[in-house]
Amino acid sequence: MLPPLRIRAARVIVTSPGRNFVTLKIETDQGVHGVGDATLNGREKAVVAYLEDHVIPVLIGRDARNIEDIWQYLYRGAYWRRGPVTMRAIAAVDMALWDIKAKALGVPLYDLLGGASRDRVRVYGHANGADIAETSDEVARYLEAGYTAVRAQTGVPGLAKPYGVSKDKDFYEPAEASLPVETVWSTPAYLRQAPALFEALRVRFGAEPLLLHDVHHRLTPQEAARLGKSLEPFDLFWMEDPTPAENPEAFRLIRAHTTTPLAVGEVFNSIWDAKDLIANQLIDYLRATVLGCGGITHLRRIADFASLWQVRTGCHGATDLSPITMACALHFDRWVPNFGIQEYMRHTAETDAVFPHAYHFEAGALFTGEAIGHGADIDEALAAKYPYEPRQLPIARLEDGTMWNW
Ligand code: CS2
Ligand code: MG
Repeated sequence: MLPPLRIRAARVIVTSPGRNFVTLKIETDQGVHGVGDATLNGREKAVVAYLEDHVIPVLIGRDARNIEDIWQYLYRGAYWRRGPVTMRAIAAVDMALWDIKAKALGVPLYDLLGGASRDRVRVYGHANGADIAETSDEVARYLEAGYTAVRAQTGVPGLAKPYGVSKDKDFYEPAEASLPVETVWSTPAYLRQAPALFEALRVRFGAEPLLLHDVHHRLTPQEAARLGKSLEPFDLFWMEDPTPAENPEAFRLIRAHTTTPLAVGEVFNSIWDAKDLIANQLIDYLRATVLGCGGITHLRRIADFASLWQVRTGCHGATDLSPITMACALHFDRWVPNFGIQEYMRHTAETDAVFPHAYHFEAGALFTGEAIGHGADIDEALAAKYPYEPRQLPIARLEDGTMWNW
């Protein structure tokens, strides 16, 4: 039997090696420690306060072996359930506790979850460019680097800052300034450009590469249905977030008009956001993450539920999820029977140095490595060299000034 692992101390570490990350470190009286990610892009300090004021005080003295009970305590015990702040705080605790337990048992996390269903995790990379030609060259670069799945986003004529296009081609980070940058959006211009992009990509690269696209919540259900239909000849792996995710009913109309696979859920916090979309078979891939959805304990329940309707996973993996989330996601992906794909936006060298990790990229896939626990940690001395920098996500307005969905 594993001896009790009393939580002796817990603390929050905020660091900004190129972008902000919030990390929770939990220490036990047996000397084993674990780390979890609590980053909420543009709202980092809200989660710091939640953890420091309301979570850490109730963790001290608890037995870290009881991951389930601690999850239930933090979820049910909050009374004010769900939401991005609460669920990220719970996720950070949960990641750290799975890390501790796997380390105490001397096994890599995927082993504790039920063992490996696959030896590698297929990932998709992010190609983007100012226009179709540049985006196409970027896709070529990803395919040459070994990727077999690529998300493609392109500039739209007349729009200065469309979603998903960045100056730095390797490290996309939309949270650029301390106050939200204002961007302009035009749905008609976008709807002319997106099918032309995928037509050009299929002509150049043929049928084989998996191609993905993120609409980033910008369309109405009718517009999304039209886009899905016009993309059908180009055989997308998925069309992501076609409409704002808070209204599952919108997906009925989209679904009724197109066979383009649909992915949604990077902003979801719990099974309650996803359950109607899944049970009514309105989506194909679920973008929920260990970070957004209260950790591994809750995400694996969602995945099991989704498997009943053949909905597969496609975990969010943007740069605002730290390497600790990526490590947990990869162990989850290695186990989960209904795995679809994993998003992978590379972190900068500074971020990778602050968060040493056991996973690595090779031939279009990420490998968990065989380190015990989830295999990621934080170098606190290095982290201290990068103080917090206030940054917020941009906002979007229509050309006449009307607020829109970024
Ligand atoms: C995006 C994210 O990766 C994705 O699919 O939608 O980059 C999203 O914009 C960021 O995570 C926001 O912080
Ligand atoms: Mg997205």
